Formats: sequence, C-alpha cells, structure tokens
Amino acid sequence: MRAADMDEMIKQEAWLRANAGPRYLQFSRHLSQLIKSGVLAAEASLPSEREMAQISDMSRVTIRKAIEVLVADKLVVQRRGSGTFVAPRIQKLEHSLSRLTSFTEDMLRRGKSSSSEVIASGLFTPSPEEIVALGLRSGELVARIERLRRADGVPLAIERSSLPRDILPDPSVVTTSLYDVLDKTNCRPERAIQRISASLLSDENARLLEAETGAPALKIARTGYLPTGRVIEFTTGIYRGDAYDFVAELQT
Ligand code: 16G
Repeated sequence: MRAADMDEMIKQEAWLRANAGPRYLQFSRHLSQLIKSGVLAAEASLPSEREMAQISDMSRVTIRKAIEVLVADKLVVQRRGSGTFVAPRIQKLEHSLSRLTSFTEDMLRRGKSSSSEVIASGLFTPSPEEIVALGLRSGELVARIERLRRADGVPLAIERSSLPRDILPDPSVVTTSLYDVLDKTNCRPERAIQRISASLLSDENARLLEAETGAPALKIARTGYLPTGRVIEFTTGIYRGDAYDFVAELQT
C-alpha cells in the first residue's frame, strides 16, 4: 500500500465519530476492520506510534492504547526494534497421521517451501529417556539435532531429534532434511509410533515460534523403526496449535 493511502486511513476523518465511544477504541476498531477485510495485508508494516499520532492529530497515548487492543486480539504483532506489523495469516495445515512422511515432504505436497534452522546439534551423553527410547547401550553417545521448522517462512514447529550415533555419526550433516540424510544410508524409518498430547508453549518455545507463552501447542513424540525392528529415531516436536491439524482416516 502506498504511504499516502495509509495516511488517509489513519487521519481522524476516516474513523472518528462523535459519541461513538473512547477514541482509542474507535481507532482500534477501524484498524481491526481494515485488517479483517484484507485492506491492510498480512505482514504489512504500520507507521510508528509517533507518525500515527502526527497524522491523526491524536496523542501518542491514544495511539498506544489502540495498538495494545490489536496486540491483545492478535491482529498485529510488535517486533522489538523494527515496529508494528499486521499479524501473519496462518493457514491451518492438515497432516495425515497414516503416512510416514518427513516435514520437508509434507510441505512440498502442499506447495509450500520449508526451511530448517538448526538451533543445536552434536553428540551427547544420552538422557535416561533417550536410553530407553532408543535402546542404547551404556556409554554409547546419542546424536541430537534441534531444529526450528518453517513453512513459507512461518515458524511451525520445533523438533528435537535423537538418533543412535552409528545411525548418524555426524549430526552436522543435517542442514535441511533429516530423512534425506537417512535415505542415503538406507536408514530411513519405515514404521513409526506417534504419541500426541496437548501442551502449552514455554517461554523459550514461544520465543522461537514467535507466539505467546502459554499458547496452545501439540506435542508429538515419534519413535521410528527400521524394517529390522530397531528404533533409530526419537523425535519430539512442538507444533503451534493454531497452525496444525492432525487428521487420521479410520476404516472399519
Ligand atoms: C516429521 C516427523 C519427525 C521427522 C521429520 C523429518 C512428525 C510428527 N514428525 O516432522 O519425526 O524427524 O519429519 O523431516 O511428523 P525432515 O526430513 O524434513 O527433516
């Protein structure tokens, strides 16, 4: 949108009415309508508080209170240092529960680009949970990769994967798809068991997923097996609850 059009929408003539309630509420309602109708597109940046105050001839306090209402309604997001933006539109993604696919393949099938940001990876002394899940021998190290998964740039999930060291001797080779790496050594799981539970985002996970602490999330733990029955993957994924729908097809 052109800056001049944005100015027109912010000017008080565009939204201020006599006896229609507090100014900050009138302004927030006006912006909310523009966002919901798509006039203000997802991710569009809004002028600064100071600029909006100048254009509308309102006090900065009025503008700030209006923006606070929009933040609370999740219609805009504030990014420290870079300003206020219309919230990204998140389309719910359906994920089939009956196919053993990778995140990269799932996104590709939906025509989305996926990306993988490695937060941490390396070889570690396994936790008791990893020893049990992967059936590790004592003294054996575990390969771990922690990744932030995005679809079309929107952070969807945090995945923490653990694999036996002989399956993934160098975790740093996983830069995009884990299953692509496992495919090359014929170690891709051919069967998996998933446990799904409801969860709330912790501070750390909320920060990574650009969501709010305490927002609903789905926790999915996948245990992946080779055809021999050996467990080679234990991954816990935290998925944004507002972005994912898991669908299971049932037959009699
Ligand atoms: C999926 C799997 C995860 C697997 C990953 C591999 C679920 C709940 N989890 O996200 O266990 O490690 O795919 O994807 O489906 P990648 O090959 O793109 O790294």
